[in-house]
Amino acid sequence: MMLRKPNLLLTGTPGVGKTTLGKELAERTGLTYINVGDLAKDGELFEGYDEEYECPILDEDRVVDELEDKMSEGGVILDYHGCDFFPERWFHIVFVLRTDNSFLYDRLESRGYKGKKLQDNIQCEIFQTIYEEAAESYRQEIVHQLPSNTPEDLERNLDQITQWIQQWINDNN
Ligand code: DAT
Repeated sequence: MMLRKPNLLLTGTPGVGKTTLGKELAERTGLTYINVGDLAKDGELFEGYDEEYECPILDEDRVVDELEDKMSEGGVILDYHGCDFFPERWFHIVFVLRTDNSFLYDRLESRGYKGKKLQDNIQCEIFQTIYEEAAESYRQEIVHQLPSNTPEDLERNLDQITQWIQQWINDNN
């Protein structure tokens, strides 16, 4: 018998720390980390380019098809800066990472974002766009916001989520 494992969604504005948290969580728990942006790039799962937001447009249907088998198996940590097009049934828990403006500004600037792209992403965080998207897409009880400003925040998030995963595995096997 295969051990049942939970699926987690890490979402939030670009730069809040999803990749950092997701990769380290995978290291610590043995779950599989999947970055949806990279998956789309590797599989060329795009349907054009958004000139206004300066990013490729995800082919959401093909991304969902591509992920379906893995998600059904369980044990996936999915990372993406959006969340309204994934099937609700995929996730046992959803974390929305949140970062204060000053921190986020510096992170995005050092990533090379500038002008409108930088401003749009800062606004996205101020208006809690992704949190609202998550709250509308998933049951309230499974959606949690996590502060992601400092290395101490990262460490606390790692500890808490690792414990949650262990507890879920104990309860479901
Ligand atoms: P995302 O995947 O959400 O775009 P990331 O993991 O690439 O974000 O992180 C963006 C930058 O911020 C990267 O240089 C690492 C840093 N970072 C992430 N989480 C952090 C935290 N809790 N405290 C300080 N810096 C953090």
